Amino acid sequence: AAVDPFVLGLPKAELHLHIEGTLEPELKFALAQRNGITLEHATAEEVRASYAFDSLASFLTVYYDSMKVLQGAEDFYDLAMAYLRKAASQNVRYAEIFFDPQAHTSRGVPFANVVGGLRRALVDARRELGVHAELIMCFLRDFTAEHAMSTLMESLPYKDWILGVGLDSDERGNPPAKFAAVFARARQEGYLLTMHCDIDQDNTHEHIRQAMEDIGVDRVDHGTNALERPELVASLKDRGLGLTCCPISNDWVTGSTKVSDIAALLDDGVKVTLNSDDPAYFGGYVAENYQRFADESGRGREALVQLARNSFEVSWLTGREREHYL
Ligand code: ES4
Ligand code: ZN
Repeated sequence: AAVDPFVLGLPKAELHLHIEGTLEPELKFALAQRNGITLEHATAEEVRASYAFDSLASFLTVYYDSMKVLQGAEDFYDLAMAYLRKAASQNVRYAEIFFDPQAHTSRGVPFANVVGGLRRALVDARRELGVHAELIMCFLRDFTAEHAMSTLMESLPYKDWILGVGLDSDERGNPPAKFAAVFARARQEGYLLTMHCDIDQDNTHEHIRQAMEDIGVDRVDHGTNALERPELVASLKDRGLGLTCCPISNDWVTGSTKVSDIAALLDDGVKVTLNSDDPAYFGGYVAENYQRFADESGRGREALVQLARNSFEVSWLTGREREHYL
């Protein structure tokens, strides 16, 4: 479906974007060639045709397998520059970008390659494209809390390049509480905190509650299921916490974009935002997610402007740059 020029032109912040989830098949082939890797598919079209996810777990298997082409700092640089060019073309002015260091260090790729390559792209993009972006380091929740803690320690020399920490990957049996000590230490080190509470996962309401009340997160990623518990909606509003919603991702993972739930949260005064999550896999960048919201909710420009305003308001921008957008 075509994106309305109004949607494209709206100044936006993107707050829920996994940089590894922006690996388009064409770049995957280019990086495979650079690194001497043979892929199981012959063409980009074949790769796209193989994408058929019906759960978080089925998506994550493909997502992690694809990362084998990411090795040198240059690969991470090219990955991030490609995303930032696309973001600039959709008038994304500011992005907070997730990365998954453990998905790379566990394959023998040095932490320095990952953060060094990404950081250099962010610096160049700000100068060349006028897009400001920052990094959020995510821990893989299906790894141990000890592994997360040692990754946190490994990140400390790069603290000036990392705005906050998040929690992603397979949520089943991996509640926020498992990482209480890691997140407490991260806060002490000056990091801001967010966590995925993915759509329709087991114990999702308890996970949202733990993230807010026990961990004290500064934002919740997804978290749309809060709508089903009035006390969670009240708590989100009391704390002024934003939700980073991802309609097209939701559709792949659960069979519904949850647009009506997102609209209901918006009407209720919760600071919801729209984002793309893993656009190369789910087939839509942030503008396509706004368009999908508009098409399915029937809401007009006023709602889209509110969503875009929310994206700057619940961003971790500070000072004059923040004031500029509000
Ligand atoms: C993710 Cl959709 C989603 N959920 C959890 N972890 C993730 N990592 C990348 N995309
Ligand atoms: Zn995500």
